Amino acid sequence: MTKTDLTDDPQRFVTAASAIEPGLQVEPVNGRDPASVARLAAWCGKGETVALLGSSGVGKSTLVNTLRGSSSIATQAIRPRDDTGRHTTTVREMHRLDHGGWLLDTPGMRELQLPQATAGIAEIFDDFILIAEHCRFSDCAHGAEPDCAVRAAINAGTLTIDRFERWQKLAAEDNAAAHPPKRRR
Ligand SMILES: Nc1nc2c(ncn2[C@@H]2O[C@H](COP(=O)(O)OP(=O)(O)OP(=O)(O)O)[C@@H](O)[C@H]2O)c(=O)[nH]1
Ligand SMILES: [Mg+2]
Ligand SMILES: [Zn+2]
Repeated sequence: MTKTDLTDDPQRFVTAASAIEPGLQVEPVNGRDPASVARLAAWCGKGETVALLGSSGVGKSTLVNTLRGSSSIATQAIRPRDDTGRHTTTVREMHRLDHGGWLLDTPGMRELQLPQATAGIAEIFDDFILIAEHCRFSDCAHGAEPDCAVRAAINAGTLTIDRFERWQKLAAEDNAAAHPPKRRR
């Protein structure tokens, strides 16, 4: 998580980001400060390649520059009017770190598409899937069906509505990717 220098309370954002996924590790950094980003070096040692992903302007190229002690990659201030980036990086490029790892700087994401992510979604949402196995109907949509274990878990507070909605969104996208609309002749 970059730009922690822009808030008096970075912990608030770390807590919010950590809540997205159990076990998620969040490293708060000021991307322009070498002492701050030094803690990221351990994530990219010899033989490892790390790809930086995120919306335009979040500070991917800045991280690469600071980790390499260089300013060779162009970076650009975000638009003050709406805080969005300017799509400064336009190519994917690999950069070597002195201690051996490689960083892959990428253009800011405009869209993410899921190709065949069923297994990955099942793995990430294993807690949700364990709960859903207890619904009365195996094809339960977790809406108004009787004996829905998912709604029961949400009511009991053991599953958050946010997490359920994230699963719903990803499952719908995955389903759409598996059944692309037929082209008209
Ligand atoms: N204050 C502060 N500014 C930062 C930090 N990281 C990046 N910036 C600034 O944010 C702006 C955007 O940074 P970039 O590194 O160009 O962002 P990017 O993610 O590579 O953007 P694209 O190449 O457009 O995808 C620049 O003005 C950076 O100097 C940070 O941790 N703190
Ligand atoms: Mg960039
Ligand atoms: Zn259900």
